[in-house]
Amino acid sequence: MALTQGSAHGTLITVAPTGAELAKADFPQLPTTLEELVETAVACEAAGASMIHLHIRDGEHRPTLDQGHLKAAVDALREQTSLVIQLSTGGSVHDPLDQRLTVLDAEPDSCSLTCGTTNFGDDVFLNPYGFMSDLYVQAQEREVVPEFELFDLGHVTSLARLIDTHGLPFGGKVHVDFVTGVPGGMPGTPAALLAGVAMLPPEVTSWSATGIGRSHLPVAAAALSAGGHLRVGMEDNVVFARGVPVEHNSQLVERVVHLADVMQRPALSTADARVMLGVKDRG
Ligand code: KMH
Ligand code: ZN
Repeated sequence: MALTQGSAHGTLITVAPTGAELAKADFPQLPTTLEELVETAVACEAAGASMIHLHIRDGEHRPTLDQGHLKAAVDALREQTSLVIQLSTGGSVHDPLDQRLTVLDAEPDSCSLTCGTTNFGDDVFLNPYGFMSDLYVQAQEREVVPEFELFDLGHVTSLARLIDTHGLPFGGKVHVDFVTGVPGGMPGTPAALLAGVAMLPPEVTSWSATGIGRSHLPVAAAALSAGGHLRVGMEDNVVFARGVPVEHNSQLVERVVHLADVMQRPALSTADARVMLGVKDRG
């Protein structure tokens, strides 16, 4: 697909506020309780985000795929915001594959679908093709729109295989997200990002990117320049500037809203994001 793919003039801004890796004890500002998640979602929507990528924590602030917790979060965010709600099916590196499939039971608008196994620091983030294929088909059946997470260039090949084998996702759109800068995945550089974009199959209708840690801003700028959309949030980056920690996810959203405005790619409304992604109206 062309680098300046023009499915939307505006910018989809996704916030990934929590992730599964950071400990609340180390980062008390990380939103882990339902109340904190709702407050974060409301503030980030007001700042210009239109989608939220959610990992859920339990009462001890540990990552969980417990259906009750997932459903409570989806329901609360659906009631209090109009954000596109995307549940992570990646979970933590310790979550078993069969439990990761049950995330769809919580009826999110969207789910992440990582297109391959990747080294993840000292751990392995496991995504064998059979798991990806099952998740893809189940998402189609349940009318949940997948966001294809691409941690490495080889993941683009598996994305094309999924589409060739099973057809288009529910809604007919194909949105992918480059997760760059994970230790073990593709580097968080404009060159790596653009190499991935150049490889995307023609079925892809929109793409976004995030850079982990210090690659957060360079990758955001590169994505905007090349017609891509943005993901930001404390899942990916907890340093606002050298020596300045992120105090609230909305700071990261506000900063890229400003960047997108400067680039004349203003933040998409949640309504426009829903159309661009082809999500089901669950209202
Ligand atoms: N927590 C990582 C192991 C996803 O959300 O789908 C996986 C991850 C990707 O964050
Ligand atoms: Zn995630």
